[in-house]
Formats: sequence, structure tokens, C-alpha cells
Amino acid sequence: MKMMIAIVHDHDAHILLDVLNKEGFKATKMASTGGFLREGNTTFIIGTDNQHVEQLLDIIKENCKSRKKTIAPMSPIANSLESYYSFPMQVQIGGATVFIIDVEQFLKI
Ligand code: 2BA
Repeated sequence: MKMMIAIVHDHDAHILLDVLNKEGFKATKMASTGGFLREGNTTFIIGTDNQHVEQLLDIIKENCKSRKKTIAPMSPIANSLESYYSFPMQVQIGGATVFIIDVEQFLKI
């Protein structure tokens, strides 16, 4: 069994959950915050059999779009010095950041 942790854009989360439910996957959806942009994103935890991992990746690829975001310069006063930058910056977000983890035990008690 595998556990997939998928961090996706908030705008893709609703449709992704609909498709996961329709295709019979069990998922937990959590509100999360990106450490760099400090904006909301959505984290899914999905437990599945090994043979369904590829299907699950295809569903995520089909429903999570890659986006570009330009971020304004940040003031060193408003933010920590480590995250200070003095010029606008463009970052590419997603489609999805996915971790696939072997599950040692799966219990429902
Ligand atoms: P954020 O941390 O808010 O990052 C948003 C986007 O900003 C990232 O997109 C990446 O393009 C850029 N970025 C992140 N850190 C950066 C840095 N130090 N310098 C320059 N650009 C940077 P994605 O890579 O698609 O990541 C989307 C979200 O997925 C992240 O939001 C974070 O919540 C999560 N994530 C990505 N990699 C992760 C990792 N290795 N571990 C845990 N969470 C991760």
C-alpha cells in the first residue's frame, strides 16, 4: 500500500476531490500554507493499493494546472531578512507536488 501526499493549488482542489470520489479513491483534504509564498494551498492524503498509483498520478496530472505567479518585492521590515528580496519575482507553481510513501501498516480501529 502507498500513501500519496499531494500539495495542489486551492483552485484545483474542488475538482480533484470530485474526480477522486468518482473514481473510488479515499482521500483527506487539508488546508495548508506554502512555506515560500505563505499563501493557502491544499494538501491531499490518499491511501491506495500499489496498482492504483499510476491511475492516481494521471488524475492529479489531468486536474492540477501549472501556474505562474509574479510576486512583488517584500520589505525587510514586514518580513524576516532571510526571505527579503528587492525585485519582482516570477515563480511557477505546481501542477502538484507529490510525495509517495510506502505504508508499513494500515489500520482502522
Ligand atoms: P510554496 O512554498 O509557497 O512555493 C510556491 C512556489 O514558489 C513553488 O512552487 C516554487 O516554484 C517557488 N519556490 C518555493 N520555494 C522557493 C525558493 N526558496 N526560491 C525560489 N522559489 C521558490 P512548487 O514547487 O510547485 O510548490 C508548490 C507548493 O508545494 C509549495 O508552496 C509548498 O507548499 C509545497 N512544496 C513544494 N516542495 C515541497 C517540499 N520539498 N516539501 C514540502 N512541501 C513542498
